[in-house]
Amino acid sequence: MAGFDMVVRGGTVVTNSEVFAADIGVTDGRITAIGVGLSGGQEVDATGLLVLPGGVDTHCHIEQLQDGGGADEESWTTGSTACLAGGTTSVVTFSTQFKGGGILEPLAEYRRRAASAMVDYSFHQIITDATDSVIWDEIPKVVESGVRSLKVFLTYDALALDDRAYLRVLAAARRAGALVTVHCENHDAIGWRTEALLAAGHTAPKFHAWSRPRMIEREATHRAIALAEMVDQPIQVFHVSCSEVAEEIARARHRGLKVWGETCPQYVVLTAGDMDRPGFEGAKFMCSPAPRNPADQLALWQDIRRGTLDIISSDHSGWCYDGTRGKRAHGSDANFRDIPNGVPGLAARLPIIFSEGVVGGHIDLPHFARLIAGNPAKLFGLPGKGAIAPGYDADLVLWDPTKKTTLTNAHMQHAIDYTPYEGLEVTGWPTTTIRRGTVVMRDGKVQAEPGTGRFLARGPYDMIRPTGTLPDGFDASVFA
Ligand code: DUC
Ligand code: ZN
Ligand code: ZN
Repeated sequence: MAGFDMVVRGGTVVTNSEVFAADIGVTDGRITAIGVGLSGGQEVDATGLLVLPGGVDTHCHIEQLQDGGGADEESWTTGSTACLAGGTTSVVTFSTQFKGGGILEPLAEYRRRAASAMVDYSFHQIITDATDSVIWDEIPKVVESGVRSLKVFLTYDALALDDRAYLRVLAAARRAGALVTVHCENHDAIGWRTEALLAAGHTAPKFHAWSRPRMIEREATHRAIALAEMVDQPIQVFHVSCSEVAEEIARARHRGLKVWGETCPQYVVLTAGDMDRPGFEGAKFMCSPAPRNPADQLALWQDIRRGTLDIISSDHSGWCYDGTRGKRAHGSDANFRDIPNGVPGLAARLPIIFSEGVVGGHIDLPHFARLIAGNPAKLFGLPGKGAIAPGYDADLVLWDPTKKTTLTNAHMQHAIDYTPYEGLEVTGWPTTTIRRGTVVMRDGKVQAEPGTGRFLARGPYDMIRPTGTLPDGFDASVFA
């Protein structure tokens, strides 16, 4: 056999379906052999370690442009460092539209900024303003350029689409052959409850959870699915926080719809109680949907086991605690409406899900691989990603399954000045990350060059093709 550039030797390989002892041969950045007794090139010793597929994080916010100017504090350099430190080698992040603007220009700016990435990447195109030119002219061009997923929000003042606009985006996605991802919360209900809470003097961070109880997430999920069913457009529901929302997805799948759901580490380890920590500390745990309670965490694992929730992403959305744009930008007595939403979690994702999921007895090793790599790569059509198999990119993580770590912000290697997981004990830790056949992290030290990440152009693929079932057989998306 021709010589390998690298052989990962002596590890226990975890694929999306199996666990077995083998060496992995790598040539030109790709896996070219899996077997025993391989040798040649750079030898990476994996004795006593698991060899996992590199993590694929299909929902994270990196260097996202802000409406008032500037960008997220998490830059491509710091964000990539955090990813590689935590065993993630590919991401799908966001290009956003500002109301009144188009999507081609911002996407070009996002592509330019991502030129310093050290992980492989793609984008979801956020649509906040469904104008005729965006719907009929720009979305087809964006999708054709390899950005094959759109993101819509059903809440947030600056981002929300009403039902009519959401339908227009679903129809545009159907015509272009893209997946639609949806943030499901009822905007008007949140607005009404927030007004009432503030009028009652309930302003502390914990009231963030009170402003958006579970039924408003369930209602929006139900509506998002029903409208997608009417258009016959596949969707993924982002960041499912609890089982009654997952039930909506399970019901849709039972009807044969192409509806998928993801959840995130914050929903299996944080609770609404964390937002009630003393002083202003609760702000560190504020994200939307809000974390729920311990019983919900257990129920989510059941939904994960059943496959209703088949992707675990980070929804990394980094706001520093201190600083001029962070959680405390409006002071330590700011009301919850003025505190930015989101928690950081690029590096914490794999260790938390391994520890809680595999060590905690909820899932087996191949299921872990599918949740953090295989399923996201498949659903988002990422070429060559998410599997340990000949022909796939040699994105690998060497994993010590018994190493115990108490998480601190220093482990996260992100730009954010805190982690909501401070003090959480995890078992299992990445010791080496390999991206396309290059060692890019060893023992916590990231050693990649900015600009070595690649844009992942996503072409058409079967999984997100409409089912062909339309009410009355009428395809409204041809006309509107
Ligand atoms: N919720 C989102 O929808 N996006 C980023 C952060 C958050 O909490
Ligand atoms: Zn969201
Ligand atoms: Zn998000």
